[in-house]
Amino acid sequence: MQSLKPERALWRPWWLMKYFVIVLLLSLWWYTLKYNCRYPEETFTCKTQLKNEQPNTVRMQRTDVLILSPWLAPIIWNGTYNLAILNAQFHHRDVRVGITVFAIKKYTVFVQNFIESAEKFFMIGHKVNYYVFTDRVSDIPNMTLNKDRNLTILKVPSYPRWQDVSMRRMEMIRDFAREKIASEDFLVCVDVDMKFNDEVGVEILSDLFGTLNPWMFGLPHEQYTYERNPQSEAYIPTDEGDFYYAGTFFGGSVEKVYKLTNFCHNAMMTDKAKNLEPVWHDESYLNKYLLYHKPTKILSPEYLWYDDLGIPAFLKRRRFLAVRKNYNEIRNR
Ligand code: 48C
Repeated sequence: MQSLKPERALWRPWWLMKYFVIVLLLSLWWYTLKYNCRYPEETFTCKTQLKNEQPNTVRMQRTDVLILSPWLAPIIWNGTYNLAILNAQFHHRDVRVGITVFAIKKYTVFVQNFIESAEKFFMIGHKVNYYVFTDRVSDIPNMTLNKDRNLTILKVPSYPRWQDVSMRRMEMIRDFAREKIASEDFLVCVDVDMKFNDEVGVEILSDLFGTLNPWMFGLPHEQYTYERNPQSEAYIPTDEGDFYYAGTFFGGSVEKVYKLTNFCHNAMMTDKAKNLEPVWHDESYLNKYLLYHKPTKILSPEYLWYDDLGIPAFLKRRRFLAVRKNYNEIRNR
């Protein structure tokens, strides 16, 4: 009996290998079909989308607070978004977030706690670059950060008056934004005498965002502390104004932050030439800008709170808290 030609024996290893590769390719093809997007241009993996609870068309997420502005910018409150979907979208975009903070003169004492709290709560799982602007570089402690997070210290000048220190941040952020236009996707600009107390994530990211000032929340418009001197570049007439935004927390795309800070700095310089200074300094210019350049997202007071205000029923999360301080102690030192 003619023996099987050895070269045709199916048990030969390379035949098995051939079958293994075919089975592997078929199963990969099946997995891709089942789990990955049918439409490659979709911005995130359907798998993530399918796992989360479905929205309910006849149930309002919040009935106690405004969650959408008249120009359809979302106002970000707990319970109005699904972070898993947003994280998938922003991970898909491989988003890079720069956060600027100023520690001039004695305010360097706040940096360590600020960064430590951000490492626990700010944009966890995403790429974050901290930019600390200071006149006292040696006072900034060395800190070990999590993966994909870096800290850069930038030496900047100080100013005698705390008002000028605060206002000149706009100029320094503008100049910085011009440099970073290609290396960050978003800039988040915050005060340093603060601490993150709960998650602050990609839900805040948008072309241009401001934060509702908690001290003005719910007050009638005429009580908003806008600049009311018509001579000032920050002037807002009594019958105008949407919301009262805080100078403590704003941001957006690098390009939009450049435009905002450039306006605020130029307006400040124009007023300075007329020996004018608005009632709330950089915050007054910020409110003027955001009145005529509507933000695409608005952060609720969850993102800026003072414990002196207590904890009202609408405040489900206190994500970013002011640190108690003795202003006389740390200003002009
Ligand atoms: O870094 C300083 N040093 C000062 O002497 C005065 C202000 N500032 C910066 O400007 C800090 O980043 C502050 O957070 C910010 C102004 N904001 C405040 O002083 C309170 N958060 C209102």
